[in-house]
Amino acid sequence: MISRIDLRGDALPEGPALRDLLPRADFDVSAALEKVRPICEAVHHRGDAALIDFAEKFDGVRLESVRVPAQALKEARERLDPAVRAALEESIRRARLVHREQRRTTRTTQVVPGGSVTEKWVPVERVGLYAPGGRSVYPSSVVMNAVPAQEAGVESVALASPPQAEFGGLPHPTILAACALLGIDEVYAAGGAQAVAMFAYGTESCPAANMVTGPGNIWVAAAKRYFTGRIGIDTEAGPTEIAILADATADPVHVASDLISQAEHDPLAAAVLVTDSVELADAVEKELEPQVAATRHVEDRIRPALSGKQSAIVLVDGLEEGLRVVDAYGAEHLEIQTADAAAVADRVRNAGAIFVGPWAPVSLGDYAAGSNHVLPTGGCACHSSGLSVQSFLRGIHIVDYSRDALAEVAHHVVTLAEAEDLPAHGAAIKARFGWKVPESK
Ligand code: HSO
Ligand code: ZN
Repeated sequence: MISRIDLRGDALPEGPALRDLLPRADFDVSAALEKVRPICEAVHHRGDAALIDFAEKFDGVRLESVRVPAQALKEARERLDPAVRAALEESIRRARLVHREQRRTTRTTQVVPGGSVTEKWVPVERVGLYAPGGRSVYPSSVVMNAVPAQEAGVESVALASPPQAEFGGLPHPTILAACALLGIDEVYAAGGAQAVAMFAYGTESCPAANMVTGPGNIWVAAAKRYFTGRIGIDTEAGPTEIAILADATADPVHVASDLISQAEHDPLAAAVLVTDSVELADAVEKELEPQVAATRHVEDRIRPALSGKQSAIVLVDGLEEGLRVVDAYGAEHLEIQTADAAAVADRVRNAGAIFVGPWAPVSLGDYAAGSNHVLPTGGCACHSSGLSVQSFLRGIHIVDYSRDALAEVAHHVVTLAEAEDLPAHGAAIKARFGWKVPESK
């Protein structure tokens, strides 16, 4: 069901060459870009009318309005299964604990007497969150997007999710209930690229936002790329990934169940086991069959995900090689199931999130560890981080210099301006001192 890549024996290649040996899904957002362009332009020119037409075309339902009435949110919260409500509330509580600690404080650096730079952290004014419908109705993702935005102090948080014909054109009720529990009262029934365009341009019913975050399919990712530069986005979310670095001490039952847990998301989801133990590899492979057979979503997602070219068991010579492989891969989620797991985790450079030892499976992080589950995929963990309070803040430098403080450094500024052939830059200094460069002290 899962292929093997044997990297034992020869020395591992360096950098990108090592990365090329590792499995990864094709997720070509650029091809989708051309397809979303007319959708985005239609929303630009026709606003709500375009959103209503697209809902009819893609979601099979004619909407009266895109904005979800407050009453629908209230009802969804009241009808929510009490156990799901309690679980969501605990998930929100833990996420708030962790994200609250991420707030940044204003710092002033006294560079010289009379000259200071203050870094002030200011939240983005308005954020649009996206929550998918269809096969991925995840209230947990509403929590993971909303909590950092709210803890960052974003004043205006709105959410869009596709209209569902079976719910009379409203987004899925558990998405609405999650919004109500989080205190989000501005919700729109809009999906796909058109929802991103709604936030980017604004329409009659939805004011434009400065930023759009949240997972989605390839059309949502393409629309985010289309608007990059105009609005802020989180990292482009591709199919989910789990990598597990394990040695002979790992329990094959846990390893197999964790690989399957993320394969459950998508036929393109990636499950990668990196190990120096052939015995563990064999035991995990044996364990996969009965566990897969005992679950749901087998033929449509799990089997294609595990047998796809994006998944594999990678055999390495030892822990050092294993660490090099997981660093080259840069997994969205990385589990460490080895002896002394915390020390090994400490040595990892590239991962969206790291799960240490036998009692921290990715599923815990997906729902209730307090950590965020919106994480970089497709190797983007090598340069980007998951969603956090920081994602919704901008650090603004406030430069405050007195006459004396400017005079002290003026000759350096004028020299550098001349060196860059930008004399007007230097003149802006000299103009303040009778068109002369003040004497250096
Ligand atoms: N593992 C997914 C998030 C998720 N899991 C939502 C369950 N629900 C990507 O991190
Ligand atoms: Zn998950």
